[in-house]
Amino acid sequence: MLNQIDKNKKKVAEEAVKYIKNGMTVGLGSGSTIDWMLKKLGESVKDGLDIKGIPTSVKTEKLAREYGIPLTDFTNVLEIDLAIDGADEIDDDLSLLKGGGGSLVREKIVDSVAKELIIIADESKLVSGLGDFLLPVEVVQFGWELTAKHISQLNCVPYLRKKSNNEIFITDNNNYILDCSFEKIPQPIRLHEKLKLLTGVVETGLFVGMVDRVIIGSDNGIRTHV
Ligand code: ABF
Repeated sequence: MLNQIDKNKKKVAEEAVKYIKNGMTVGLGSGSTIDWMLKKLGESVKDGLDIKGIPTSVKTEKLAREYGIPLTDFTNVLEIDLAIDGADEIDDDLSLLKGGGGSLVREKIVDSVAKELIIIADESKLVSGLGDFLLPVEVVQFGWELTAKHISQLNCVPYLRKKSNNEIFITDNNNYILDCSFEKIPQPIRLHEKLKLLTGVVETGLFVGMVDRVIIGSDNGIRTHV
């Protein structure tokens, strides 16, 4: 039996699959909402939909294979028609905070090159300003302590991400993640730019000016923001 949040995630996931057309190369995001999307997409592929997916995480790749979704990679294609991804926070300008699942680098590589980016989420992800959720920043392992010190000078407290067994979380790219507690993020693009200038920072979970469409699921149904 699904709880209401999962029902809402499933609804938006199924809606998003309607935007996938024959012949498309599709960026496949990560996260539990996307897992629902992969399930539906797998069914559509079985029914004859002819697409190729590019996954944004090892976990998505594995699940897509299980659902029989044909995959490709950047050795074969350099363009993506449509990417569908999730988010941890979505503000009024459709700026996103992402990376709670730890896949922000591959998500950003795929989402930023897509001709169209659709974000799917339940309505709990809508916020008036980003930053309640800790901002994930992927950093190289070497000297991460120094990178963390430099990040903290931007007025936040960075925490090294650990797994539930207390081992350090390692990303699909063999890096670490610092989850950064900012009081507020009033100018996401400015903060992103400052972080990117720091040596050791690979990528931030701020996705600004990238989204074409957000599909939100609530108990009352689905609504779309463009
Ligand atoms: C990915 O999955 C992330 O960028 C984000 O952290 C998360 C959203 O997860 P869910 O769909 O499980 O809420 O898209």
